[in-house]
Amino acid sequence: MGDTAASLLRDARKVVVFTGAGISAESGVPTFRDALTGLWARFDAETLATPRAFRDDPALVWGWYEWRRGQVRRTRPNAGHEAVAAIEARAPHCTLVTQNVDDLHERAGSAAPVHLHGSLFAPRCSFCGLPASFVDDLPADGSHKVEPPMCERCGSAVRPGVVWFGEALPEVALAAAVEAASACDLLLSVGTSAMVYPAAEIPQVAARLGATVIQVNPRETPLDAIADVNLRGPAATVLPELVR
Ligand code: BV8
Ligand code: ZN
Repeated sequence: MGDTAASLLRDARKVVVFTGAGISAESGVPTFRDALTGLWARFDAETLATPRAFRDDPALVWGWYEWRRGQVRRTRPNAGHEAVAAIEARAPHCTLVTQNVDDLHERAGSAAPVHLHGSLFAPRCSFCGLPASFVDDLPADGSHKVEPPMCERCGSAVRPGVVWFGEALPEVALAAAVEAASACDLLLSVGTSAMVYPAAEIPQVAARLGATVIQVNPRETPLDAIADVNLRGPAATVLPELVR
């Protein structure tokens, strides 16, 4: 299976790599939906990752995202992120589309990942949208409240630069992802449960238009049904074998 996938990848001209939290798991960044270690096993998405949650308790939400930013800062890219950068360097055309809000792809050498769900490192004003900077005082645990900074222009609360449930995805990023998925001949999905929409449409679009779909995930996902090759294993082990 791995050999088939490696040769399919080697022969592809237009590649999309589509990643989720699983690719960063081996760096020590928790996923969302894994049963014991996932963030949603310990924290409530409704009170932390919605526009309403931020309106109701900005300090709780800001503190939680600052804690996650601190966690990511202490980690490093793993062999999976590095293999993705190698795939990008080798393929004639490659677009990296990630649902992740960490910066581990960038730190592994991927020049311009399309961030469908925003970033932990791009806070902005919740009212006027002005990009903001951090006050560097990171909380040690995820339930520690921290008052968000005030916007320099309008005085409103600064918010995390991520896409919350119920919010539209950044238009430019979504359009770039759809366009790349529509035109690719191979899509490689890595470490995503493929349950969050509209992001989960991206591999579906590629499959519908005839692209080969390769999936890397230790567990079953809804993408099993459309994947031509399912590589059941951890990203940091499986991906390097595809670019050897
Ligand atoms: C919107 C960012 C409308 C912030 C996140 C259709 C049907 C049902 C519901 C909906 C639908 N369409 C829309 C919805 C509603 C909702 C949704 O999808 N709900 C689902 C969950 C039922 N979607 C939305 O609300 C979206 N917005 O629809 O807006 C709109 C339109 C116009 C105008 C106004 C409004 C917005 C969704 C964005 C949500 N943001 N978070 C933050 O990080 O806090 S979601 C969260 O899930 C993360 O961001 C993450 O990016 C995303 C996807 O998760 P995964 O990355 O897949 O992670 P997960 O833990 O689930 O899975 C990990 C996988 O890795 C597992 O499969 C595991 O086996 C694997 N793994 C583990 N270890 C490894 C591994 N793989 C490889 N190697 C390993 N070592
Ligand atoms: Zn402002």
